[in-house]
Amino acid sequence: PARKRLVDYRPPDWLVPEMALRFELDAERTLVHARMRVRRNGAHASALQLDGEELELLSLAVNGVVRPVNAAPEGLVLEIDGDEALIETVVAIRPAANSRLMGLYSSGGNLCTQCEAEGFRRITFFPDRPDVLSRYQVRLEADAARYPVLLANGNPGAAGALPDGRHFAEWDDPFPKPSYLFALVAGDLQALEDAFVTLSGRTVKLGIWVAAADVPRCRHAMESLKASMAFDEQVYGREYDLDVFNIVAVHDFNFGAMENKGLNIFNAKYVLADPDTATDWDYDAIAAIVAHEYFHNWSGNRVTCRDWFQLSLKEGFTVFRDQQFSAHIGSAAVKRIEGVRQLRASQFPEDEGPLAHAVRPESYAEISNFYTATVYDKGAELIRMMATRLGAAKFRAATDRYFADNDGTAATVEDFLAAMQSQGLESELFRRWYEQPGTPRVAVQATHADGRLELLIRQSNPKLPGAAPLPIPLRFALFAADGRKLLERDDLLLTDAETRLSIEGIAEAPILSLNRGFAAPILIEPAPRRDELLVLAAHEDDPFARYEAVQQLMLSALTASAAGGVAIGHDEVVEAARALLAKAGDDPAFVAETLLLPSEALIGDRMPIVDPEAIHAAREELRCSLLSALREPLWAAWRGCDAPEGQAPRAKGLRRLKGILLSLLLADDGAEATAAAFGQFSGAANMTDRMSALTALSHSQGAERDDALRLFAARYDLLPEVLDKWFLAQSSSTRPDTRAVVEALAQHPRFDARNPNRLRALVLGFAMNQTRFHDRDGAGYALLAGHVLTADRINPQSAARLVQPLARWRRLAEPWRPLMRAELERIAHTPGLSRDLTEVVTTSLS
Ligand code: BAL
Ligand code: ZN
Repeated sequence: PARKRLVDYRPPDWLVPEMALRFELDAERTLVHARMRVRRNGAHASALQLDGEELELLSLAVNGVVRPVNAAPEGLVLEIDGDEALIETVVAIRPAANSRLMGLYSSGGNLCTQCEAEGFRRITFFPDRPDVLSRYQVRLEADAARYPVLLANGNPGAAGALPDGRHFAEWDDPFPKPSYLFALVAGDLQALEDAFVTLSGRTVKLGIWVAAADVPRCRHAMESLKASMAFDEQVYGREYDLDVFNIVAVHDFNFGAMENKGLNIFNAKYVLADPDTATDWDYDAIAAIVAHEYFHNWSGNRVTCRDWFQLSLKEGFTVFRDQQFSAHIGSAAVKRIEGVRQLRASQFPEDEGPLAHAVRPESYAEISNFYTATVYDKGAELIRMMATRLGAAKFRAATDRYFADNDGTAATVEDFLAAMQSQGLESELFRRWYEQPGTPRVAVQATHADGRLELLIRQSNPKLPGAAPLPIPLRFALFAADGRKLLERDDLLLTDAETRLSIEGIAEAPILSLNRGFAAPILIEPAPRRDELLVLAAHEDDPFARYEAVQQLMLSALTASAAGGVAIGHDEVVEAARALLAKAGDDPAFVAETLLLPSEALIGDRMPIVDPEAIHAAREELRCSLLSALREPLWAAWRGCDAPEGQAPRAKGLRRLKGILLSLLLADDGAEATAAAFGQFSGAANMTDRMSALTALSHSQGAERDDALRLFAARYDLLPEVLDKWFLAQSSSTRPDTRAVVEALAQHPRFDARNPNRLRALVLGFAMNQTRFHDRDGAGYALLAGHVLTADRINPQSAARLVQPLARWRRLAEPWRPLMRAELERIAHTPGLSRDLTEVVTTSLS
């Protein structure tokens, strides 16, 4: 397919200052009446081009003069006399038949929209690009019994009855916005209502709209929303700007949630929670995503993106803002560890593989494929580096400047960098981070003599040999062998390919602790020696660095045994784990994160060739070593993990630790641990304990596993977001029969390939299951490929995400590599693939 390129950007030929829409809503056939005032942008003679997709054009008039109806499949091209015109169109669309979940579609009997990135063109003809900002007035008409609630962007206006049992509601959004932020919802919904008084004293009416039975499960989302609104005022000086803020939860959704102006639409998974149905992880994710979407009101809506290449301008910045919020309401150290784990699990592999792209990509065929970990999570790391470099006060001044200078406009990364530069940031250097794909390596060579330490620091990027060096803030400390901290530096900015540093007054050869706090998204090579890591694990006072030392100890043991087949370094890991267990009561959340063994995927990422069987064996062996060396302390710690109910950080930390200890206790699938897990499952007073027990049992051969799964399914059969956990527990199991179980579950009456959450739980869950996905006969790959092809006919965005585990073929050992590649080729050679899937598959094969 043709690629769009950043260098080809041109401002729009025509602007649309005003847009009036009237919807005659109906699930089978909705009529959309649009009246738009258009204005020529600059001196040119170009026609007005309107995007459109799967629209049935019923009528068209320009300045009141009817024109013949002959739309091209991809849109309308209108020759216009003069510099202004009124364009009126009527189109018909089919929400119930819309399985792509882009544009207007039906979910659970309600109607809702998703327009980012290019869904608005599936609703009406329009220049569907983010730099065309319009003031919207919307009138919704629908059957009053079937759709009693009618919501759209902005503030509510008139509403009332119509003939034939229908009714209407009008909405007016005073803030000009791009079409991707348009939204409407029509449904049988009820709201949990509340209010927020802003810093200037305005009262905003808040509503979270769900099915009536779900209203009590919205309280956590509502508390999170109010906390987010207060946070954005206190930390960024950002006040909310409309009279109402509504959130709607829907069960069928391509994203986590969507920041439509004044009307956020959420995947129900990220709204609904109570202790019986949501884990602590769910509670945290809800708070983070509610905050994320709310924060977009400024970083995304008031200041939007000029074009989709700038996506990280709003996404990276907003992820950073939601990470700050999560750190503020929870434990900052634990949030940082979780954030880095997520970055390493999803972004680092992306940066190393065929789908690598810059945080600001240079080209794309299908923009939906660029809602990636690189744009979101690496993008957030870039903002974090800038914020750290400037310090809190200057960063706040710079963001104030950014919002003031760009309010009401569609901005670029350069606009953001200019605001940062106004406070002294080296913005020209930092811009390189937006342009270079690949994870930079930093190698440090230390020599010590006569009380002087010489450091030779080199940066490189294997994806881009010879690329301009990046500005890398390298926070480091030096430790003596007895654990004393000798020196700490937070201000070093590497700007060259090679940096030499000379430090006087260091009496002994020190241990280096590099990239403390994970201040830069880089890989440090080589890792310290195991004896050095033990010192750092015991004495580092930066919590991330202490966590990192234990992780490095584990990784060094795991990669050595996966490569050589012999257990190396287990003693050091046991020693570090013993020390952690002794302090479990002091900071259970930190101990939990630090005890968690690196995933099989992460171990593979640290090896030149990935042998999934050897990696699984190495990890199981280390789990067994830990269990046999620490059986009593593990049991004692597990028994000591009883936590009070509620979301207090310590209670959450205890539950997290309890789950991680339980999974270690089950390393040898012993009868005592299996019984304990079943006891935890059946006696659980909350979903976190219930789910950690079910997950631990899911790998087991014991009868308790079947009993637990049966009980869980019976209890939660009617709650789709909870039943997803049941599908995922089975698709992620390391049991040898998992592939057969996944095949059977694909025929289960509750499996529905049209529901992205369910598809993800069953099929992506299996594809991420490093133990069972990589069957030696390639049957796991074939299973995935089959689901990808089915999904592509339903929802190309889903298919393009689902296929990505197959992109990792190149680094696999024999016999897996050719088997995985063959499945990718089978997909590539299937006729009629979507643009979404074609782009991912061809890039993965190239
Ligand atoms: N803008 C798409 C969903 C999100 O990132 O908030
Ligand atoms: Zn976002």
